[in-house]
Amino acid sequence: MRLRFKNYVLSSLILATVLGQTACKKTDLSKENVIPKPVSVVPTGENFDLTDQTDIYVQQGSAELLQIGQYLADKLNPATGLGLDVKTTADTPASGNIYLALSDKDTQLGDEGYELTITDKSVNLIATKPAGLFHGIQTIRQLLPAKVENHMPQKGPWKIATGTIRDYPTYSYRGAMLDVARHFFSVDDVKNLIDQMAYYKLNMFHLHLSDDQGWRIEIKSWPNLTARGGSTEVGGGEGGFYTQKQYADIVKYAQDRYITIVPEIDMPGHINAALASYPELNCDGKAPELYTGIEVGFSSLCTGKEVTYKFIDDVIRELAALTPGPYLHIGGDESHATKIEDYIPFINRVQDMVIAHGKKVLGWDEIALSTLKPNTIAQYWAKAENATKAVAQGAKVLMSPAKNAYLDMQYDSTSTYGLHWAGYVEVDKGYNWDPATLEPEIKKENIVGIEAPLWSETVSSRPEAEYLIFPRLLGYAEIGWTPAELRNWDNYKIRLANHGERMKAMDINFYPSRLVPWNTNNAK
Ligand code: NGO
Repeated sequence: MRLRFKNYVLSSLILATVLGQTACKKTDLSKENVIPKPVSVVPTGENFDLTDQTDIYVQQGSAELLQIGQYLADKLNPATGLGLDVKTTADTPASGNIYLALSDKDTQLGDEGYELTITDKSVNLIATKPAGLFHGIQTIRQLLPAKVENHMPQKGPWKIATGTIRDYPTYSYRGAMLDVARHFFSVDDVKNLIDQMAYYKLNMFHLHLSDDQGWRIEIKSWPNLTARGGSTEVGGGEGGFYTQKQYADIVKYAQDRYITIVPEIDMPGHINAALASYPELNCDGKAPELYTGIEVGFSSLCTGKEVTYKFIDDVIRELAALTPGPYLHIGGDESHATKIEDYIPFINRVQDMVIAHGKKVLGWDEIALSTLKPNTIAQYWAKAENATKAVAQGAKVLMSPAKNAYLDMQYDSTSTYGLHWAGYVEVDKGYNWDPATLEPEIKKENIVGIEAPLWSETVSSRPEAEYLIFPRLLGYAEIGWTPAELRNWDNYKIRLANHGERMKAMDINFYPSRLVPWNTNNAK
């Protein structure tokens, strides 16, 4: 009897100690797996508990803030099952809640920064602009357990480590590009990628809308562009295109996620789909066949014909009217079928046309061979010498060096998809570089930011595209956001490993690189 009693006392003691330890287990906010890594994190060692009593409050009087609160609720409710409601308030809400508010006091945060203060009683997010709040709620999502990203209910508890995060981006342009011309991707695929980009605080999405193999945007004044030019793709598939209504829907969807669409019409080369649609655009007046191969550099607009400029002006006018963002991308790459003495005046004239329609020009680095207009940005992809010419003209550069940042480069020689003309880009190689030191002549002050392009010659479906995009896109997001001195591969790969569970929960078909210590067992 005495022995039994002693055992009972002993086991109760052990149980109490274990429970006690769990309850006051110290947390460390600075060790959480946030990507991109925040600028400053001060941990306070406790937990905030998200419960069925928790709601999301937003400062009253702004439909935009309500929408951001709702985005967070929609992301957290399926897995947590907590039924978080979104409410407005004039004052700080009672304890136990999440609160989103704007404040113009903290100018250091800029247009996209935020400050997140988590105590055991509340989660307070402030920013100077709604974009900052939107980025801040992505951090809140990432501070919760990875299984929060599941679409189906999961078991809690839902704890967030306490402390303060102050965070803002290094570069103002942080983007990805999708080539919908080589293979067409549906509106749903595009929206899906936009949500994935938003999770990593990317803010620019470049759509490569035309190329030799396909024309993918409805232009009402030139209907054959899509009727004929949109009717196929690499490999001879059925292709496709976005109606203006669908494009506007994509633009709005992106805008609601604080992402700006940058549409590209590639010219004067990469233009066979248009040449095949309208004979008059050809110097000899004869339309070539549609093209379904993957060669580059064989087609050119007829730079000497006036109808060419009428065509371009119509396209730019319609596209500019549909695009609230500041940039139109005019391509300009690999114009091997255009003589340089024709290329230079062509690019000069097209820049003026874009400006006349109220937009700024973006173009691949070759456009620096022409005279760049004020505000024109050159996108460095291949020749540092071209980017250097842009800098010498006082223009800004967007960094997309193929050897580091092309999402279509294979990871290694065993990769199923992708090309390797610029080399292999394993996950560490994609992460381990700094835009501001890559090329000696391109300095930080010359750079607007970074963009990772996915060219689609070798991928034709969402899972195939995701295999090349993920996990490398996370690294590019971090390069664009996090100060270079806070970036480090050994630290990043641990955070990335945790995001394996998140990507799995979000059904992302990522490449499970051997260089990353993945921990994806309990995500689903
Ligand atoms: C090049 C080329 C594209 C290809 C891509 C493949 C640029 C700017 N032009 O990049 O047409 O699809 O490589 O990696």
